[in-house]
Amino acid sequence: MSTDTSASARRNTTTIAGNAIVRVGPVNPTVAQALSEDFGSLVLPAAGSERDAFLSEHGQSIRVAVCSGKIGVDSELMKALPNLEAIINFGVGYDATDVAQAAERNIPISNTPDVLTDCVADTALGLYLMTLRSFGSAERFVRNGTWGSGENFPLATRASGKRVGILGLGRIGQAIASRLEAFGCEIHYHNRSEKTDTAYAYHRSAAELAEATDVLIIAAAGGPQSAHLVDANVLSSVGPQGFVINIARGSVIDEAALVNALENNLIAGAGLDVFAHEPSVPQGLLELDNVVLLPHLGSGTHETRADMAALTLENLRSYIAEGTLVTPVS
Ligand code: 8YV
Repeated sequence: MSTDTSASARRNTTTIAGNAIVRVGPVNPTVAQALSEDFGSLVLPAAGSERDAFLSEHGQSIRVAVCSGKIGVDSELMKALPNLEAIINFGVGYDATDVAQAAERNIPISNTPDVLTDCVADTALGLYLMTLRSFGSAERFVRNGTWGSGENFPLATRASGKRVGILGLGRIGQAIASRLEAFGCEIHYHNRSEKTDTAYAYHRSAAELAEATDVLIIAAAGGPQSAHLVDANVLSSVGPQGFVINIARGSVIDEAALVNALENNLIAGAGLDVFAHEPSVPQGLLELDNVVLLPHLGSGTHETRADMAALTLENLRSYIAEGTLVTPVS
């Protein structure tokens, strides 16, 4: 007799009822409404005694968790859900989830790739232009009356024709690169492995990439494998004339080293849509004018969020109906 005890071998084939689905943290309103009205799913209370009571009542029967990329299913929560079978993540990034534990327990995760690629790449381009051309501080200059008082705005840096290094040439990195080609930029990249299907110049490390380019754009996935990939050493390779743009995850940069580099003009400037401890932004960054700060809005358009919500719900329906996810992470 077979003694296969893996999660897939044990997978429960009975229908998944609403009380076997849990929403973890706030999610997109369309997803939240469908979860409650169409599926009758449970909602995990915020950490504390209410959550503890909820988990002792429902922890054993929960089979599917639906979360956002911001909150995820962390190590402790996953341990409290011993019969969890699938994690449905709204967002392309799923680094807030304990991926190692999910892999160990053979729990598949789905995310929402492709549908947000254009909007996130557009955000990178917006930050790129704002940062090099100082459009953020230029706008403040008009609004606060300085221009009206007769002063001229200082000259900025040309954005066209630069050598740009993309850290992480995945779907979003490639969409950023093709947009920058239209600006006459020369594209370089660093990835865990060299790509065979691109003519862009490959560099073996983030520091080498930074050394060879004028602007470093971070598009690498978050998680333990990329934590602080851009550290003080890489920032010193970016150099006093160089810029850093981050639309990926705050964890990819050593934020304290970045603040220090900006405060001391070790780099020329930065454009950031993501931070290490969102929504908190280091006071040092708020006080600087050579940095553009956005509130993690990369995918934040009506159209893209609607597509992300539809894909999230498609994954949930597919798992309930067939036990498979439409867009599982690799
Ligand atoms: C999402 C993001 O909106 O998809 C991602 O990884 O960073 C954002 O664009 C956010 O994660 C939703 O939770």
